[in-house]
Amino acid sequence: MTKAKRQMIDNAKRVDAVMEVLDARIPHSSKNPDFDEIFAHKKRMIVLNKADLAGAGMMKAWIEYYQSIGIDAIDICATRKNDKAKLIQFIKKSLSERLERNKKRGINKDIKLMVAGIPNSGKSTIINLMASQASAKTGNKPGVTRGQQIIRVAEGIVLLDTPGVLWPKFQSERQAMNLALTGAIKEQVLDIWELASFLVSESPERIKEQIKQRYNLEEIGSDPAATIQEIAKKRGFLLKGGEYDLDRTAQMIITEFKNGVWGKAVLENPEEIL
Ligand SMILES: Nc1nc2c(ncn2[C@@H]2O[C@H](COP(=O)(O)OP(=O)(O)O)[C@@H](O)[C@H]2O)c(=O)[nH]1
Ligand SMILES: [Mg+2]
Repeated sequence: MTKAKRQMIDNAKRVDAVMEVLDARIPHSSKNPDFDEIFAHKKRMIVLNKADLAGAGMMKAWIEYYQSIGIDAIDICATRKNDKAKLIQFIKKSLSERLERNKKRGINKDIKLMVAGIPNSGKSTIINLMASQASAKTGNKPGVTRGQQIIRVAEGIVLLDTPGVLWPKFQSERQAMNLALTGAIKEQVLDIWELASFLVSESPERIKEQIKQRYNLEEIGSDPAATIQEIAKKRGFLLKGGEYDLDRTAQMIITEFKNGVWGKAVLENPEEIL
Protein backbone atom coordinates (compact mmCIF):
# COMPACT_ATOMS: atom_id res chain seq x y z
CA MET A 1 0.00 0.00 0.00
CA THR A 2 1.28 3.50 -0.76
CA LYS A 3 2.08 5.94 2.02
CA ALA A 4 -0.59 8.33 0.72
CA LYS A 5 -3.23 5.64 0.95
CA ARG A 6 -2.21 4.66 4.46
CA GLN A 7 -2.35 8.30 5.49
CA MET A 8 -5.79 8.64 3.95
CA ILE A 9 -7.08 5.60 5.85
CA ASP A 10 -5.76 7.23 9.00
CA ASN A 11 -7.43 10.55 8.17
CA ALA A 12 -10.70 8.83 7.37
CA LYS A 13 -10.91 7.56 10.95
CA ARG A 14 -11.04 11.12 12.21
CA VAL A 15 -13.99 12.30 10.14
CA ASP A 16 -17.66 11.44 9.89
CA ALA A 17 -18.21 12.31 6.26
CA VAL A 18 -16.25 12.93 3.09
CA MET A 19 -16.82 15.22 0.14
CA GLU A 20 -15.07 13.80 -2.89
CA VAL A 21 -14.14 16.40 -5.49
CA LEU A 22 -14.20 15.29 -9.12
CA ASP A 23 -13.47 17.22 -12.28
CA ALA A 24 -16.85 17.77 -13.95
CA ARG A 25 -15.29 17.23 -17.40
CA ILE A 26 -14.05 13.75 -16.45
CA PRO A 27 -16.03 12.42 -13.47
CA HIS A 28 -15.03 8.83 -14.12
CA SER A 29 -11.35 9.40 -14.88
CA SER A 30 -10.87 11.75 -11.94
CA LYS A 31 -12.25 9.26 -9.44
CA ASN A 32 -9.70 7.20 -7.57
CA PRO A 33 -11.43 3.88 -6.80
CA ASP A 34 -9.53 3.69 -3.51
CA PHE A 35 -11.86 6.35 -2.13
CA ASP A 36 -14.77 3.90 -2.37
CA GLU A 37 -12.82 1.47 -0.26
CA ILE A 38 -11.33 3.93 2.22
CA PHE A 39 -14.59 5.75 2.89
CA ALA A 40 -16.90 2.75 2.50
CA HIS A 41 -18.37 3.22 5.97
CA LYS A 42 -18.60 7.01 5.95
CA LYS A 43 -21.28 9.31 4.69
CA ARG A 44 -20.13 10.27 1.18
CA MET A 45 -20.91 13.12 -1.16
CA ILE A 46 -19.59 13.97 -4.59
CA VAL A 47 -18.85 17.46 -5.84
CA LEU A 48 -18.48 17.82 -9.60
CA ASN A 49 -16.25 20.88 -9.66
CA LYS A 50 -15.32 23.16 -12.60
CA ALA A 51 -18.89 22.94 -13.85
CA ASP A 52 -18.22 26.25 -15.64
CA LEU A 53 -16.05 24.27 -18.06
CA ALA A 54 -18.55 21.42 -18.44
CA GLY A 55 -22.09 21.30 -19.82
CA ALA A 56 -25.11 21.58 -17.51
CA GLY A 57 -27.07 18.81 -19.27
CA MET A 58 -24.37 16.25 -18.71
CA MET A 59 -24.03 17.26 -15.07
CA LYS A 60 -27.65 16.33 -14.53
CA ALA A 61 -27.00 12.86 -15.96
CA TRP A 62 -24.03 12.34 -13.64
CA ILE A 63 -25.88 13.58 -10.55
CA GLU A 64 -28.77 11.20 -11.31
CA TYR A 65 -26.31 8.38 -11.76
CA TYR A 66 -24.64 8.98 -8.39
CA GLN A 67 -28.03 9.32 -6.73
CA SER A 68 -28.99 5.95 -8.20
CA ILE A 69 -26.08 4.37 -6.33
CA GLY A 70 -26.91 6.20 -3.11
CA ILE A 71 -24.38 9.04 -3.19
CA ASP A 72 -25.47 12.68 -3.00
CA ALA A 73 -23.90 14.78 -5.74
CA ILE A 74 -23.83 18.37 -6.91
CA ASP A 75 -22.11 20.40 -9.61
CA ILE A 76 -20.43 23.66 -8.69
CA CYS A 77 -17.85 26.17 -9.79
CA ALA A 78 -15.62 26.76 -6.79
CA THR A 79 -14.08 29.89 -8.27
CA ARG A 80 -17.51 31.52 -8.26
CA LYS A 81 -18.29 33.18 -4.91
CA ASN A 82 -22.01 32.70 -5.50
CA ASP A 83 -21.69 28.94 -5.40
CA LYS A 84 -20.80 28.99 -1.73
CA ALA A 85 -24.44 29.18 -0.66
CA LYS A 86 -25.34 26.38 -3.07
CA LEU A 87 -22.63 24.15 -1.61
CA ILE A 88 -23.63 24.88 1.97
CA GLN A 89 -27.25 24.02 1.16
CA PHE A 90 -26.13 20.78 -0.42
CA ILE A 91 -23.97 19.77 2.56
CA LYS A 92 -26.73 20.59 5.02
CA LYS A 93 -29.26 18.58 3.06
CA SER A 94 -26.92 15.65 2.63
CA LEU A 95 -26.18 15.55 6.36
CA SER A 96 -29.69 16.44 7.52
CA GLU A 97 -30.57 12.92 8.71
CA ARG A 98 -27.41 12.71 10.74
CA LEU A 99 -27.94 16.19 12.18
CA GLU A 100 -31.46 15.23 13.14
CA ARG A 101 -30.27 11.99 14.72
CA ASN A 102 -27.59 13.76 16.76
CA LYS A 103 -30.15 16.27 17.97
CA LYS A 104 -32.61 13.57 19.03
CA ARG A 105 -29.92 11.74 20.95
CA GLY A 106 -28.73 14.93 22.56
CA ILE A 107 -25.31 14.58 20.92
CA ASN A 108 -23.56 17.92 20.95
CA LYS A 109 -20.59 16.99 18.77
CA ASP A 110 -20.06 18.55 15.37
CA ILE A 111 -20.20 16.36 12.28
CA LYS A 112 -16.67 16.45 10.81
CA LEU A 113 -16.41 16.64 7.05
CA MET A 114 -13.31 16.23 4.92
CA VAL A 115 -12.60 17.24 1.33
CA ALA A 116 -10.78 14.62 -0.73
CA GLY A 117 -9.77 14.08 -4.33
CA ILE A 118 -6.97 13.85 -6.84
CA PRO A 119 -4.58 16.80 -7.38
CA ASN A 120 -5.96 19.85 -9.16
CA SER A 121 -9.62 18.90 -8.81
CA GLY A 122 -10.21 22.08 -6.81
CA LYS A 123 -10.05 20.94 -3.19
CA SER A 124 -8.14 23.99 -1.93
CA THR A 125 -10.39 26.33 -3.88
CA ILE A 126 -13.44 24.74 -2.26
CA ILE A 127 -11.92 24.98 1.22
CA ASN A 128 -11.02 28.65 0.61
CA LEU A 129 -14.51 29.31 -0.65
CA MET A 130 -16.00 27.79 2.47
CA ALA A 131 -13.60 29.70 4.72
CA SER A 132 -14.27 33.02 3.04
CA GLN A 133 -16.20 35.97 4.41
CA ALA A 134 -18.84 35.61 7.09
CA SER A 135 -18.32 32.03 8.10
CA ALA A 136 -14.59 32.52 8.51
CA LYS A 137 -15.12 35.42 10.87
CA THR A 138 -17.73 33.84 13.04
CA GLY A 139 -16.97 30.17 12.78
CA ASN A 140 -13.26 29.53 12.71
CA LYS A 141 -11.62 28.03 15.71
CA PRO A 142 -8.61 25.80 16.11
CA GLY A 143 -9.33 22.13 15.64
CA VAL A 144 -8.37 19.48 18.14
CA THR A 145 -6.33 17.19 15.92
CA ARG A 146 -2.75 18.09 15.14
CA GLY A 147 -3.38 21.78 14.87
CA GLN A 148 -5.81 21.30 12.05
CA GLN A 149 -8.13 24.22 11.55
CA ILE A 150 -11.80 23.73 11.11
CA ILE A 151 -14.29 25.80 9.21
CA ARG A 152 -17.84 25.98 10.38
CA VAL A 153 -20.20 25.20 7.51
CA ALA A 154 -23.42 25.33 9.48
CA GLU A 155 -24.79 24.59 12.92
CA GLY A 156 -23.46 21.15 13.78
CA ILE A 157 -21.21 20.77 10.70
CA VAL A 158 -17.50 21.57 10.40
CA LEU A 159 -15.07 21.14 7.53
CA LEU A 160 -11.39 20.22 7.97
CA ASP A 161 -9.08 22.68 6.25
CA THR A 162 -6.62 19.97 5.16
CA PRO A 163 -7.72 18.08 2.08
CA GLY A 164 -7.11 14.40 1.51
CA VAL A 165 -5.06 13.80 -1.63
CA LEU A 166 -4.66 10.63 -3.63
CA TRP A 167 -3.09 10.38 -7.05
CA PRO A 168 -5.33 9.21 -9.87
CA LYS A 169 -5.15 5.57 -10.82
CA PHE A 170 -4.46 4.85 -14.47
CA GLN A 171 -6.76 2.12 -15.61
CA SER A 172 -6.60 2.80 -19.32
CA GLU A 173 -4.85 4.87 -21.93
CA ARG A 174 -8.04 6.89 -22.35
CA GLN A 175 -8.05 7.77 -18.67
CA ALA A 176 -4.45 8.96 -18.81
CA MET A 177 -5.36 11.15 -21.80
CA ASN A 178 -8.40 12.57 -20.01
CA LEU A 179 -6.34 13.41 -16.95
CA ALA A 180 -3.62 15.12 -18.98
CA LEU A 181 -6.15 17.11 -21.00
CA THR A 182 -7.77 18.52 -17.85
CA GLY A 183 -4.58 19.31 -15.96
CA ALA A 184 -4.76 16.56 -13.33
CA ILE A 185 -1.42 15.26 -14.50
CA LYS A 186 1.21 17.25 -16.33
CA GLU A 187 0.60 17.17 -20.05
CA GLN A 188 4.33 16.62 -20.52
CA VAL A 189 3.86 13.16 -19.05
CA LEU A 190 2.23 12.25 -22.32
CA ASP A 191 3.27 13.18 -25.80
CA ILE A 192 1.70 16.41 -27.13
CA TRP A 193 1.15 14.80 -30.48
CA GLU A 194 -0.60 11.80 -28.94
CA LEU A 195 -2.84 14.04 -26.86
CA ALA A 196 -3.89 16.15 -29.84
CA SER A 197 -4.41 13.01 -31.94
CA PHE A 198 -6.59 11.55 -29.22
CA LEU A 199 -8.75 14.67 -29.15
CA VAL A 200 -9.29 14.87 -32.90
CA SER A 201 -9.82 11.16 -33.46
CA GLU A 202 -10.99 9.44 -30.28
CA SER A 203 -12.92 12.01 -28.29
CA PRO A 204 -16.74 11.77 -28.16
CA GLU A 205 -18.67 13.04 -31.20
CA ARG A 206 -19.83 16.17 -29.35
CA ILE A 207 -16.19 17.18 -28.85
CA LYS A 208 -15.35 16.51 -32.49
CA GLU A 209 -18.28 18.71 -33.41
CA GLN A 210 -16.69 21.54 -31.41
CA ILE A 211 -13.39 20.95 -33.17
CA LYS A 212 -15.09 21.21 -36.57
CA GLN A 213 -16.76 24.47 -35.57
CA ARG A 214 -13.69 26.02 -34.02
CA TYR A 215 -11.29 25.25 -36.87
CA ASN A 216 -13.76 25.46 -39.70
CA LEU A 217 -13.37 21.88 -40.82
CA GLU A 218 -15.81 20.28 -43.23
CA GLU A 219 -15.21 16.79 -41.96
CA ILE A 220 -13.01 14.96 -39.48
CA GLY A 221 -11.63 11.79 -40.99
CA SER A 222 -10.14 8.83 -39.18
CA ASP A 223 -6.53 9.90 -39.67
CA PRO A 224 -5.59 12.31 -36.87
CA ALA A 225 -2.41 13.47 -38.64
CA ALA A 226 -4.47 14.64 -41.61
CA THR A 227 -6.86 16.53 -39.33
CA ILE A 228 -4.05 18.25 -37.44
CA GLN A 229 -2.41 19.18 -40.73
CA GLU A 230 -5.69 20.61 -41.98
CA ILE A 231 -5.93 22.75 -38.84
CA ALA A 232 -2.32 23.94 -39.35
CA LYS A 233 -3.24 24.90 -42.88
CA LYS A 234 -6.32 26.86 -41.77
CA ARG A 235 -4.27 28.67 -39.15
CA GLY A 236 -1.31 29.27 -41.44
CA PHE A 237 1.09 27.62 -39.00
CA LEU A 238 4.14 27.23 -41.20
CA LEU A 239 7.79 26.45 -40.55
CA LYS A 240 10.58 28.37 -42.29
CA GLY A 241 10.89 25.76 -45.03
CA GLY A 242 7.20 26.09 -45.82
CA GLU A 243 6.16 22.90 -44.08
CA TYR A 244 3.27 22.87 -41.64
CA ASP A 245 4.20 23.39 -38.01
CA LEU A 246 2.41 20.38 -36.60
CA ASP A 247 3.90 20.58 -33.11
CA ARG A 248 2.71 24.13 -32.67
CA THR A 249 -0.71 23.12 -33.99
CA ALA A 250 -0.96 20.14 -31.63
CA GLN A 251 -0.01 22.35 -28.69
CA MET A 252 -2.59 24.96 -29.68
CA ILE A 253 -5.33 22.32 -29.89
CA ILE A 254 -4.55 21.09 -26.38
CA THR A 255 -4.25 24.56 -24.88
CA GLU A 256 -7.52 25.70 -26.43
CA PHE A 257 -9.30 22.61 -25.15
CA LYS A 258 -7.90 23.07 -21.64
CA ASN A 259 -8.92 26.71 -21.55
CA GLY A 260 -12.45 25.98 -22.69
CA VAL A 261 -12.01 28.02 -25.87
CA TRP A 262 -14.24 25.58 -27.80
CA GLY A 263 -17.03 26.02 -25.29
CA LYS A 264 -18.15 23.80 -22.46
CA ALA A 265 -16.96 20.24 -22.86
CA VAL A 266 -17.46 16.97 -21.03
CA LEU A 267 -15.18 14.12 -22.03
CA GLU A 268 -17.21 11.46 -20.26
CA ASN A 269 -20.90 10.89 -19.74
CA PRO A 270 -22.39 8.09 -17.65
CA GLU A 271 -23.59 6.03 -20.63
CA GLU A 272 -20.16 6.01 -22.23
CA ILE A 273 -18.59 4.68 -19.07
CA LEU A 274 -21.03 2.31 -17.45
N1 LIG B 1 -12.50 27.01 -14.24
C1 LIG B 1 -12.44 26.59 -12.98
N2 LIG B 1 -11.24 26.45 -12.38
C2 LIG B 1 -11.20 26.02 -11.11
C3 LIG B 1 -12.38 25.73 -10.38
N3 LIG B 1 -12.01 25.33 -9.14
C4 LIG B 1 -10.67 25.36 -9.11
N4 LIG B 1 -10.16 25.77 -10.28
C5 LIG B 1 -8.75 25.93 -10.66
O1 LIG B 1 -8.15 24.64 -10.70
C6 LIG B 1 -6.80 24.71 -10.26
C7 LIG B 1 -6.58 23.72 -9.14
O2 LIG B 1 -7.32 24.10 -8.02
P1 LIG B 1 -6.87 23.72 -6.53
O3 LIG B 1 -7.95 24.19 -5.60
O4 LIG B 1 -5.50 24.19 -6.25
O5 LIG B 1 -6.88 22.12 -6.62
P2 LIG B 1 -6.40 21.04 -5.53
O6 LIG B 1 -5.09 20.52 -6.01
O7 LIG B 1 -7.45 19.98 -5.57
O8 LIG B 1 -6.34 21.73 -4.22
C8 LIG B 1 -6.56 26.16 -9.86
O9 LIG B 1 -5.95 26.82 -10.93
C9 LIG B 1 -7.97 26.69 -9.62
O10 LIG B 1 -8.07 28.07 -9.82
C10 LIG B 1 -13.64 25.90 -11.04
O11 LIG B 1 -14.72 25.66 -10.50
N5 LIG B 1 -13.59 26.33 -12.33
MG1 LIG C 1 -4.66 21.87 -2.90
